[in-house]
Amino acid sequence: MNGHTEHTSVLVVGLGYRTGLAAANFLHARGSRVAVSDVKSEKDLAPITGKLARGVRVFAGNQDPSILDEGFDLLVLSPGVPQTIPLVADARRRGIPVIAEIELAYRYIRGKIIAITGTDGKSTTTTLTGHILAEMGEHAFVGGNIGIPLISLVDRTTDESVSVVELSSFQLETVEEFTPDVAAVLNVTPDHLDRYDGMESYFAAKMRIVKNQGVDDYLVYNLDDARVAASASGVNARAYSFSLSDRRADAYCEHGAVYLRTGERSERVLEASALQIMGVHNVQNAMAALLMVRAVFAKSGRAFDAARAASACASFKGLAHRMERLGDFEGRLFINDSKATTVGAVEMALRSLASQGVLILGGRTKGDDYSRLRAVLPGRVKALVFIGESADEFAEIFKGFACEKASSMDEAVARAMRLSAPGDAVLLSPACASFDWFKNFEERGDAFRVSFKKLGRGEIAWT
Ligand code: UMA
Repeated sequence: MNGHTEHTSVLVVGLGYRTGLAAANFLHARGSRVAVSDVKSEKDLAPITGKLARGVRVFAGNQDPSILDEGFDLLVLSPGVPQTIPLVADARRRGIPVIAEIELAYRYIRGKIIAITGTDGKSTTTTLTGHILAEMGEHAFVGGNIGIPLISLVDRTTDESVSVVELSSFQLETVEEFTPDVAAVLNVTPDHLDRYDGMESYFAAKMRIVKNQGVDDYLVYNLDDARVAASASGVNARAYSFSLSDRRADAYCEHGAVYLRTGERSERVLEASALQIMGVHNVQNAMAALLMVRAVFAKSGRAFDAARAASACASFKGLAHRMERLGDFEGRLFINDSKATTVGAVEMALRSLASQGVLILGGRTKGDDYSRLRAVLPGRVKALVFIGESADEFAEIFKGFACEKASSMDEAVARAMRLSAPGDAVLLSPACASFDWFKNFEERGDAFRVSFKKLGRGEIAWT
């Protein structure tokens, strides 16, 4: 354990689906007295509490600060719990340390850590980086915001392993000593403005990823993102930049090829067309991944084989729910981009479309400026189909465009069929969270896949 004493009595705040559960069981296995607090009722938590180790206490249904009278010497927060809730504020007043699950994991993890943040592309880049490392014979783990809590991987890490961790701003808020060997900031566009009081505080949370890095660590950053590039100039770590156009970057793209620079020398390593993941944003993600792998090899003092890394990059097939091609029906290409929960992600999706099409949009809004999309629609989107609770709000925002509302995914797909023609795309790229109709973005994407299959079986009338 990285210089910390074991805590005897810990309160895990926020059980969640995975994080609180994994943190509580981890601490219990190490002999701590563990309790969990969650605002959800005992009944709602039952499917998860059933997986808790025997002896872990559960405070369900309210989060009154009086829970702290039980006497805890550490609070561990799940990412979905804001630091501003009275329980957390009261713990701080009482002098009880409050840390993120990521920070807890950091105290026990072994081997190298690559940590990736940004608004869009985190999960793809995290998985791609893990894929390249694995193809190069490294002992690599992938976890974090991608859906596998870091704490659940800790026991499997070794001094030789590399953990590739996707980090959200939520997870970074309470980071204290967490120091990745390699950090990456992919891009920062407005998101989660329902949790932050503005873009500056959201950006500041993201940039906590570099706060403890020293001169032997690495930062990989997007030179094309002005805000990110400006912050990168002030960091302690060695910085590697990537750019779609600027030849001064450490990885750049020119005439459809990716180059890696070492000092004055540039090496053409990959044709962008060789990538199986669609869109120019995925060229950026590939450049970031290659630089991260190069950095982690440099940190271990080992030679980096660029050609091998590039060929591993080209063999990556992408993730479900991220510009995932479901297939063709009556000449329309169905694309599932359910993971696109921000305006920035939808902009990128639309820019990467090879043909025009119908966009299925909507869900639970997150304070984004959705009208920004109006500028990207012409020439790319023939019509919009709204799903979810934002339908009326979006009908106002997108006045003047061809728009229809749907009250189910089946209906959205049928409307998209009627509004499109052979050769078009039908793209689910919602720009919103999924929690109004679905448990999460995966369930939303799966619903779209099911509707697509029903079309093929003639179970949805659309003509
Ligand atoms: N809760 C309280 N009090 C509060 C607020 C919430 O008790 O004031 C409870 C909720 O009832 C809930 C729990 O706290 O039971 C929150 O759980 P959680 O969502 O933090 O935990 P998980 O379900 O394990 O999911 C989290 C991440 N969720 C969030 O960041 C909101 C998952 O990211 C992540 O995959 C998982 O940990 C594994 O690390 C999801 C996400 O939407 C995908 N992330 C955002 C994004 O990508 O934009 C940041």
